[in-house]
Amino acid sequence: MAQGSEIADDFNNGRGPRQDGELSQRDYTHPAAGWGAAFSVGGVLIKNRRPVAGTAGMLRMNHEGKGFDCPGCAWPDDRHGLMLDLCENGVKHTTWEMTPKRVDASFFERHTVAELSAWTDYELEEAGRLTEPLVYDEGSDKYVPISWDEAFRLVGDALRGLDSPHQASFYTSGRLSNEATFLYQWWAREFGTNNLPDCSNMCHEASGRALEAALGTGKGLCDLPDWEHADLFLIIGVNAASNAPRMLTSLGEASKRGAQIIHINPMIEAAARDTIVPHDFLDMALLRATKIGDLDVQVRIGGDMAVLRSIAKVAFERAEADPDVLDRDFIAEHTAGFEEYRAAVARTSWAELVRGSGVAEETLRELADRYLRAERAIVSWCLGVTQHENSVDTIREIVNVLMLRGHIGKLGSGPSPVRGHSNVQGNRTCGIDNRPAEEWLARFDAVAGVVSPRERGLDTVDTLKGLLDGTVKVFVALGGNFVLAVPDTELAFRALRRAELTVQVSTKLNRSHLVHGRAALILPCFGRTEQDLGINGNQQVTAEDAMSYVNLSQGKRKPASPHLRSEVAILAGMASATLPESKTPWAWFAEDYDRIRDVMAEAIEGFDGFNRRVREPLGFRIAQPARDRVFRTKTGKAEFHAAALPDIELPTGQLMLATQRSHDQWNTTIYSNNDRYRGVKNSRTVLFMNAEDMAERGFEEFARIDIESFSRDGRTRKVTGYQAVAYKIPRGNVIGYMPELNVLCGLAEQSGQSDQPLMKHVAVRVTKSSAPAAG
Ligand SMILES: Nc1nc2c(c(=O)[nH]1)N[C@H]1C(S)=C(S)[C@@H](COP(=O)(O)OP(=O)(O)OC[C@H]3O[C@@H](n4cnc5c(=O)[nH]c(N)nc54)[C@H](O)[C@@H]3O)O[C@H]1N2
Ligand SMILES: Nc1nc2c(c(=O)[nH]1)N[C@H]1C(S)=C(S)[C@@H](COP(=O)(O)OP(=O)(O)OC[C@H]3O[C@@H](n4cnc5c(=O)[nH]c(N)nc54)[C@H](O)[C@@H]3O)O[C@H]1N2
Ligand SMILES: [Mo]
Repeated sequence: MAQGSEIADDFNNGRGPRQDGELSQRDYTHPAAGWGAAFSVGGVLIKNRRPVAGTAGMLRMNHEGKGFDCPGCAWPDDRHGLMLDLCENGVKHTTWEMTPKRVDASFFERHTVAELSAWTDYELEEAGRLTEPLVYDEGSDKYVPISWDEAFRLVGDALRGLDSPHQASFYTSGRLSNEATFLYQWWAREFGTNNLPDCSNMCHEASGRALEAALGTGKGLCDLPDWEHADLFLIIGVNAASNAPRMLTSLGEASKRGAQIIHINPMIEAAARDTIVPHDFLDMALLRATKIGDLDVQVRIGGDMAVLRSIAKVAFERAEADPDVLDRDFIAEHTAGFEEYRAAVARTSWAELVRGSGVAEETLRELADRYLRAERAIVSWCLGVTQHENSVDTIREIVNVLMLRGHIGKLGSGPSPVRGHSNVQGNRTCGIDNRPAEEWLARFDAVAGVVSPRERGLDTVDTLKGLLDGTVKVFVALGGNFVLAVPDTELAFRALRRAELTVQVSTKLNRSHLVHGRAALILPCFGRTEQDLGINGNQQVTAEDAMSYVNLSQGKRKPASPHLRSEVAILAGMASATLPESKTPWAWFAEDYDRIRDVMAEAIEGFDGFNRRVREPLGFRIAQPARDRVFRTKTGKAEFHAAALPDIELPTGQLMLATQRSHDQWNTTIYSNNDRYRGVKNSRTVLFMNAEDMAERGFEEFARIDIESFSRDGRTRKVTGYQAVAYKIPRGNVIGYMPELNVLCGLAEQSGQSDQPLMKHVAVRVTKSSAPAAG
């Protein structure tokens, strides 16, 4: 391979389409969603040549067990059975899967891996759907067809040839159905390892750990009726208009009935202004926008705990004169650690709160005042909160503040994290966990008749380290685009290339197929919109959304190729080949998923009567004991947590970088180089900066810059030829796009609290560039 120039592209350029215009940026002044989104949906459907079939496809999405679950975000479906609750980005993800283009054997005959490596990530996915199983042939540097049986045998032989099952790692991205998830973890555990890393390790691990410790459940407590009853929402570190657009529907409705919506974010995102919900036909026709933001708290990156604590500070100040500011009954009856927490808040001075948050005391007091006046409040958060060193403390501070007002286990109140992938929550429920709880394993073992390993398995970062030092030799990925999603892109490339075998179960070609092990398989599967015929007809799978609703999903479309298999069938094939002595009826499970669900009903808490309950019109909701004020913590109480504020100061001259998504991407899948609500066109190699930070460095608008990061490992990492864009964000903070900037995230930058990579907490230096423009 011609390493030199390709390495430069791999680690410096944007990952969208090749650039065909100059960067521009203009503030977006229209309401979020609305006609901008509707036109964009039309554009996507036409571009994918699916205007008619596409529309019919959409109408079958998310509907009461008669359609497929949107492969987009994890926001719940409308519980009233509304006929059209879909969003622009859901439409993009779905049509992405429904492309008529195909990447078949003749495609791979024409292109070597070295050649494809020079393609952009956009071009790889644009090439179309994968159609048959492929194996890497070193001699020709090409992927060539292989039969399913041979592919399974190759996986089985490689795994059985290992010295220990811990030399294999089994990754999953959060789209896998509950049924496939359950078989996946069964295979890994029967084989003998808990090496089950997942995208959650980079996403909401901190939320799970904080909620578990505080409330005895790893999940949020709210459901949609709560969202319909809250009179105040704190929306923290979420770009809802792009990443959870259906949340705008709830916020719009909340605002119309007079609820307050407060956004805490270093950027004032589109959802902080106003919205027209595309399915609200009357508002669309009248261009009638609904205000969905009442107060913006422009916190500095990493400063959320200080913002939250200022609420507690004001609450305790006021409680001296008016004890009813606190819900004293709730605190006395249901919580532990209150006095320690009160003392910790007393020790935190206003000077610390202002400095730590980067927000004026007056604004913090205004926020607290509004919060303390609300009878019912929901706190909702996403990655802006979870991807920092002290995220577990920050999320526990969210719970602390909720508990002061008794907002736990009460209608219209509670913690409500916004999850990422459409079934990432279900993956955890159904056993994808590198640190499984003993109760989970014990119950699973008893039902499955296996003996699961008890030692902790590898997470995402551990897996990379294991690949690098040679202790992990086989890497299996059920979905996702591991090599681009993880931190430290250059090391990640090296890690994957050291593997003996990489196995990718995917729908489309991506970078993770080209950065492969010595032996490599691509196993193509059905997408969510496609038919999956079992012995009793078209099969259904289930998924759990961010509010713990479990729904059926059934694809209707003809599969992209007759050679595709379902994820369940592929897993069953690999598992049988790995475990020839196994008593588990792998193939029998794949014939009819009801059989898997019958076992899950026994093995997983809350799943009793699974087959029956999930067929009820709107599925079912997994009960949360904490919702009924039953706390499965060590003390049996909801736990206050008295941590100190984190120290987020950087040495002079350094800036704090958060890496995040544009409007037009799904994680590593980039649809265009535009970011509509931030007004950016034609480039992803940009860095949003405060104008004064730019002036101090002598940068004009769009100046060429280099960005260098600092790591605990002592190494610096750099991208060159980026462009600075002046944007209203706090001083000392800069913001750029993932996955491009994963190049700057060191592997050593991992939270001691959650083990998450610090993707919103990267110390950088930005200087004028003399390098050529990044592509
Ligand atoms: N269209 C689309 N939808 C998606 C995805 C996608 O890529 N595209 N990805 C899915 C996945 S897997 C996930 S996890 C979610 C991610 O959804 P988000 O969490 O919205 O994702 P990010 O783009 O990383 O945006 C983080 C937000 O946090 C803010 N932020 C950054 N640092 C801080 C901070 O220190 N404090 C606070 N308060 N805010 C901060 C940013 O300004 C931004 O608004 O979206 C899911 N939905
Ligand atoms: N710097 C930085 N890095 C980040 C983040 C960040 O904020 N900043 N966010 C992190 C987060 S929150 C997450 S969740 C991860 C995401 O990490 P991943 O989940 O690994 O990445 P995705 O880009 O969502 O995966 C896209 C791929 O999934 C495959 N796919 C799509 N549909 C299907 C299907 O139905 N079946 C199968 N088998 N495959 C399918 C396609 O081949 C597609 O290329 O990235 C993390 N990385
Ligand atoms: Mo995520």
